[in-house]
Amino acid sequence: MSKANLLSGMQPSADSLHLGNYLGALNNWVAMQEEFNAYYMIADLHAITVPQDPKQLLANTRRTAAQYIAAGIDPNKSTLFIQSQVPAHAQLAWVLNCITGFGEASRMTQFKDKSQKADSDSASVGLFTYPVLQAADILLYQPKKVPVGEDQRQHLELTRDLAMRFNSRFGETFTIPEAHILKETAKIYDLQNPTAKMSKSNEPKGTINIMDDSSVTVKKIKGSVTDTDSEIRFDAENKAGVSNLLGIYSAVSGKSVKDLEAAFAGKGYGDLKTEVADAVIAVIEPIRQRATELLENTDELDSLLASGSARANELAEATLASVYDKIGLIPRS
Ligand code: ATP
Ligand code: LTN
Repeated sequence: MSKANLLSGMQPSADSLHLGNYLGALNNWVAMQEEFNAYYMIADLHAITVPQDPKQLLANTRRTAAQYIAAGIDPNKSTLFIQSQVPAHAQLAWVLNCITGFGEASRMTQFKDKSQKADSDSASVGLFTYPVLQAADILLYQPKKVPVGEDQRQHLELTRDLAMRFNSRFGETFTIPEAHILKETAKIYDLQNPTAKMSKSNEPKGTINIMDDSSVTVKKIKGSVTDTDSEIRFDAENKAGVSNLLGIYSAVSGKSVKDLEAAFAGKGYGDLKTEVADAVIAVIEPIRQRATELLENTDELDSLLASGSARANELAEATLASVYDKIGLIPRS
């Protein structure tokens, strides 16, 4: 039996992915590429919905791709590609824009959050239709599953609504995708503000970056916020910092939080931080090294990405052709 399709992506919006991106998303993508015919993309067209420095965007796109591969996305097993190299994304997004209600798009909470951060004049129309482009990304590849974090649930609902609307107006065209929401336990919090999620847009001190030097990572973990008592136990409400360190340790080592609590009985926060730092570095340092090697030869990396994009293009083109045909556009040949 042939494998079901799967698609996911991240924006190249920073020069490094962080530990939350790795444990909450990328690590699962690596596992899922065995069971699914997986498409993993770098959402550069989504990145430009907010202002980007062109040189930085170019560098960040390559750096993101290198980190995907270094973390274990295998370009021979999965189709790894760049969104802007597959024209059908922008083309299908236009068609979907034309069946999306203005009110429907206005209800997207990520747009509301992001546009409030920018002042209202600088929030772009692209940012407004961001979820529609995301729907196009997904629907082109007829995926059964889309592995994303909890924050993407509403975008997946919109994608399903648009797919069902298109199918009922124009005839069966799209597979209705399911969100595969990654477990809450994989949520990693900021080291300085442990009730907020670790994020590219937070202060660097609270974020463990894959591409950071080991010494920087040690410093950040040693300086993480804890509390005034000294007991090492998981209690997210009253001991957010310590609980986050235990959660991180558990995720990178595969040991249960309960076993870790037992192992640290009678020990201090200094011991916990030292061990967490060692365990984190053991996981991210090989990824950083491999990504750095890949980035030394950008020609090779670019050609690998171009061949992934060419492969993605085949399925995307076929879906787009069927869409154009169904809505009554004249075929090109
Ligand atoms: P930004 O801060 O710029 O919004 P981000 O760091 O939150 O970016 P995204 O690019 O939005 O990251 O997310 C990429 C993927 O990583 C998503 O699937 C998301 O759910 C996951 N992810 C992001 N932050 C965390 C986190 N702290 N813990 C677990 N998973 C996370
Ligand atoms: N919006 C997503 C990134 C993204 C995506 C997608 C995820 C763009 N297109 C298609 C899954 C499927 C984010 O910010 N994490």
